[in-house]
Amino acid sequence: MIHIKQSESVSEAPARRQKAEMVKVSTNGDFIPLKWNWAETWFTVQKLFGENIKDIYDFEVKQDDVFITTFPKSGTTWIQEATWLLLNNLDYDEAKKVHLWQRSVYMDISLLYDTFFHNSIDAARQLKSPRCIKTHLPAHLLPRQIWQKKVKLIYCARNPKDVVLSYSHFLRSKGAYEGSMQDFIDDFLSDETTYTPYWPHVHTMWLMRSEPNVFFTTFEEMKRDLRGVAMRLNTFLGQPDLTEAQMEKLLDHLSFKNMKENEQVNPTNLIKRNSTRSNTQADFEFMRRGIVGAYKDELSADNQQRINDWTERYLKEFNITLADIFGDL
Ligand code: PPS
Repeated sequence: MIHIKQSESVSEAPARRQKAEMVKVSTNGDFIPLKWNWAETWFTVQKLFGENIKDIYDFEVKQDDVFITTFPKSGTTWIQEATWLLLNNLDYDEAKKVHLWQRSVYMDISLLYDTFFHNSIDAARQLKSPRCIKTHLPAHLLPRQIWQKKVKLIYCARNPKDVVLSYSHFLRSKGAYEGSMQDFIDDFLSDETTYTPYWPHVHTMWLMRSEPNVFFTTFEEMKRDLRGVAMRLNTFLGQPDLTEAQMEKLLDHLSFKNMKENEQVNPTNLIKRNSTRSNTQADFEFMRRGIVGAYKDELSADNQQRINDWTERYLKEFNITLADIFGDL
């Protein structure tokens, strides 16, 4: 049975800073293999999203679909480009002609901004198969048929201090959040920014990392060993082994420098061009530093400590550490 729950709005100040009414939503998480208190695992989204979540939850999934889900700013674009290429026989001609946003649609985006120019759920529906669909939704808000039909689901996580930093820069310089970095950190840690809470999002998918239809990786693992992740991903997608030359070309294509320079992958200019309503700043950069540990020189010691304490409070209940998920940071 579909059961979508909506609770009270989030506090006024964070909603104002996000320039939208925000609500908390959950579902019963039917068909998810992990036993969890899904119904009480509330996620913060725009009211518009809450009103239309059924369209995503009921999305008709095809057996050969590949879904990519992440908490925002966790390396989505990076794993998305890798996945699309592997799934499409390394079709660089197409990848150079068509923007990743069209090749692999972000299905929830039109539920976040009522000004968005097209219906992204329809666009995802119309992709040519095998469809490679991006979302930022946690396990129990995903199209439920992913779990029923056990279609391929790729998850990429990133350590929370770099996520907070990257997310704050992104939304603030894009003009989608009106507040200081400190406001953003406060709102993030109190689960009042879009797609929070962070930890249940990451942790539940980490717990399901051995499910046959789930591929779990981290931004940190991709930085440490992109070749290893690409090989594992290729096997997961059921594609023929890559030759050494194919692998070398792929790794080069996926390097930070090349992806940053690639207009069909890096949406910086696209976002700036479409920014008449959203006040995007002139120095807006979608791909900023692309490193592990930017927080070390950009977040104050006090904020680092707060995020560490918040992380520890969550993880110790489950007897796991940050290193279990991300390795040494
Ligand atoms: S989004 O908007 O949520 O889909 O953003 P997402 O793609 O998840 O995250 C953006 C961050 O990923 C970095 N990135 C990369 N890092 C290293 N190598 C490559 N190839 C790469 N591609 C994207 C991007 O720079 C953003 O991180 P920050 O730390 O902000 O630079």
